[in-house]
Amino acid sequence: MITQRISIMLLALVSVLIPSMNPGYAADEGHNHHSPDMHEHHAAASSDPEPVVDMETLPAEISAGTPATITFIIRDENGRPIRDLAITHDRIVHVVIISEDLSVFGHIHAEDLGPVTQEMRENARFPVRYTFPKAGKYNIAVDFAHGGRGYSEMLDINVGGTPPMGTVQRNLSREKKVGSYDVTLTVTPEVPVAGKETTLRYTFMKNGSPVTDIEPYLSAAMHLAVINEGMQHYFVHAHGDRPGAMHHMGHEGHMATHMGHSVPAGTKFGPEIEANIVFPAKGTYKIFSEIQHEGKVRLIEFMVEVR
Ligand SMILES: [Cu+2]
Repeated sequence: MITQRISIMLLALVSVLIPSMNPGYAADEGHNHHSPDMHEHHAAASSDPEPVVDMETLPAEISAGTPATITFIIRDENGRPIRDLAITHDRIVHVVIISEDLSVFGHIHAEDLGPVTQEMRENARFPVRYTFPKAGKYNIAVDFAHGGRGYSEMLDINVGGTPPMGTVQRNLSREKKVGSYDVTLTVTPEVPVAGKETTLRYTFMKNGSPVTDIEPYLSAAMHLAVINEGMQHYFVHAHGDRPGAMHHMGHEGHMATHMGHSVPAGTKFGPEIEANIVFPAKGTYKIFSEIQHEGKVRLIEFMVEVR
């Protein structure tokens, strides 16, 4: 969309995030377990009914530092399990966990525990395991695709015990050291404007040399999760690509492309990776990005002010 240079494959949220597509988006401040705020927006953009995601946790009360199993159950509007979820980016369901203080990030999948079984598919019940490191509130985004569309449903969870979360630590630096990597973020425009497209360009250096052999991670050059301070309901799961690799299309094409777009194993990226984001409202955002290099997933964190 809009520029030639960038590839971004938003999951379901893209139509929500473009005001011109969905002028009412800003009015919705709600956020709860069973009717994630994004639902109504989709309903407005499409006549398809929305899936409903519920979760069960074990133990029922989760404590910091204690491993927990969270099972997500994905049902249609009549309460029936949705049996024919599509695999997107190599996984049946993507779960992204972010703490309210924006210090904790998790990106996990049912496949982390073993192959997805027939039973999981039939009941549309997908367990993941996670150890929440701090007590407090976490946002959980559950991304999946069904019937040719992608969905991103939000839930939240409260974790007890100790230590408690702190407050959000602001760091607007555009250069970060991540292990032996130096990562620079170039944001265009420099101060992003809500509702308008923003280009994020990451440049990766290691020991002073450009990194040119970044590997696909879950069939993308980069996975990004974007959330605002306050963690209301702004959340995007996006993908980066090499500059110039943009697949040009309108909004309707996004999900189709997302579903079909998997970079071949063996593709190499770097030192620059770009993504386009449309920030939905003004505020401070944290952008969690993941790449894979030398067989390991690296997490890069930046914060951006949006006006
Ligand atoms: Cu994932």
